[in-house]
Amino acid sequence: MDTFLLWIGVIGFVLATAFFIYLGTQAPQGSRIFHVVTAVITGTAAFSYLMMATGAGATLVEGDRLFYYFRYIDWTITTPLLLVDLVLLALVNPGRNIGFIVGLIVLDVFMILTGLLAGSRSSEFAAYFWFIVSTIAMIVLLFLVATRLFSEASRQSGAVQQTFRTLAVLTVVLWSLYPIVWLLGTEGFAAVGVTTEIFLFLILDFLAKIGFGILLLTNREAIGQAFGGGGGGAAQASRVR
Ligand code: RET
Repeated sequence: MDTFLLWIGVIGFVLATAFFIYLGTQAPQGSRIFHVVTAVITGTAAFSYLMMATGAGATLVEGDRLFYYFRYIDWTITTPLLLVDLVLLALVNPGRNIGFIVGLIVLDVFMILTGLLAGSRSSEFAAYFWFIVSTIAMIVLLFLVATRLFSEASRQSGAVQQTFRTLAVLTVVLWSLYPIVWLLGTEGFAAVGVTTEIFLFLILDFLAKIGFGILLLTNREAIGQAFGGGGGGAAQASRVR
C-alpha cells in the first residue's frame, strides 16, 4: 500500500509537470518564468516520489522505522521555489527586493533543515527541540508572507492581487498542516501509522504544488500582468521595508 501511494505521487507529479510545460508553450513569452518555476517544482516532486517509491529515498532508523528522508530534499528545493512564485506575483519590482527575497528563502531552508534534524531523531529531546525551532521559523515565514507580501501585492493590478491572495491563503493554510501531520506521524508521536502519514503528505503535496500550480498558471491575466503591471500602469519601483 505504501509503495502504491508513492507511485500515485510519481504519476500525479509527472502528469502535472507535463501539463504545466504545455501551458508554458501556449503562454506569452513574458509570463513563462512562472511555468518554468512551477514545472521545476512538480518535476522535483516527481523525482522525489520516484526515489521514495523505489526505496532509494528512505532508510531504516531506530531499528525498524523507515525514514523517508527524501521528502526533506524535495522540500529544500521546492518550498523556496513556491516562495519565488509568490514573490514574483506580489512584488512590482522583484529585482529591487533581492535582500528580502533571499531572507525569506534562507528562513525557509532553515525551517526544512531543522525539520530534517527533528525527523532523524538522534534523541527524543533533539526531535522535539528541532521541531519547535523549525515551527518558529515557519511561523515567522508565514507571518512575513501574510503581512509584507500581502501589502506589497496591493500595488498590483486587480487580477494579480486576487490570484496572489488566493495563493497566499492556500500557502499559509497548507504549510501549517505539514508540522501537524509530522507530529501525528512516525517522526512525531506515531499517533497514525506510516501508511496514513504517506497518504496525508501526498494530499498536502498535491494541493500545495499541483493545486497551487493550476491556480497560478490558469490565471493568464494575472501572470501576464505580474511584472510592473501595477494598477493602471502605475508601476512604481517599490521596496519592501
Ligand atoms: C516539518 C517538521 C518540523 C516542523 C515543521 C515542518 C514544516 C514543513 C513544511 C513543509 C512544506 C512543504 C511543502 C511542500 C511542497 O509543496 C519539516 C514537517 C514546521 C512547512 C509546501
